[in-house]
Amino acid sequence: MDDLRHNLDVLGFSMVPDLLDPDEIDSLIAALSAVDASDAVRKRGGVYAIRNLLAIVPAVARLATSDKLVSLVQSALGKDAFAVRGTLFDKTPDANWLVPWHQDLTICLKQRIDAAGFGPWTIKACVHHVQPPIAILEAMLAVRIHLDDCNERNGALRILPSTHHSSRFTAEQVDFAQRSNSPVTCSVRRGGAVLMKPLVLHASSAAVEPAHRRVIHIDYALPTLPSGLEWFAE
Ligand SMILES: O=C(O)CCC(=O)C(=O)O
Repeated sequence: MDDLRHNLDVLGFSMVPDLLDPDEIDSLIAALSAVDASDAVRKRGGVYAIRNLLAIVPAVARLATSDKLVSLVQSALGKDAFAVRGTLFDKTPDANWLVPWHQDLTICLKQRIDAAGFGPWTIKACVHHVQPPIAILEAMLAVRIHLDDCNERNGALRILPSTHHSSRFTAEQVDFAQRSNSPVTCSVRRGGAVLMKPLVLHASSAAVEPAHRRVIHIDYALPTLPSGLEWFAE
């Protein structure tokens, strides 16, 4: 746990091999395969992302509150941390996507209440999304559970270590950070996890050998929000 906390504090991420066993991964894959096509499912040829996982896949809600995940998260964020969003990201031959270097700056809330430091607001899939004050993002953690072996050949996440110490990056700062840091490719075997601070710069390339690259991405946060705002907790 000390290594985990150290990696998260210093580097902004940490890899945890063999967090789930093969049976647990098989059950999660079966539960995800049973999801009906709905607004939560984004398709381009095949399903490549499912939003609202905590609400629509009970097996993922159970995973998010399991001792294995909660003990990891609490060691980093403290006892009050809880899951606020669950998303599946997949890459397939039909949906071989990429995302450029970015920070995760947006949270999902139950309602829009104009409060100092919150904005801009948007609505996606009927849910209020907003950029909160930086202190809220600093107190968050993503746990990314890998359902397939993942490496540079099938579009693994890449991270620029220690970039989470800065606040929001401008486009010029992202460009500079990218040229002056060496990225780490998060190669993780099926059942392993990457824990990541949302402010660390990360990117994801298209797969060179497209195959399933399923990742359950669960965001955790602390409950306290100002001005009556409430987490959507999808
Ligand atoms: O799963 C990936 O490769 C990218 C996910 C991502 O960009 C994000 O979580 O912000």
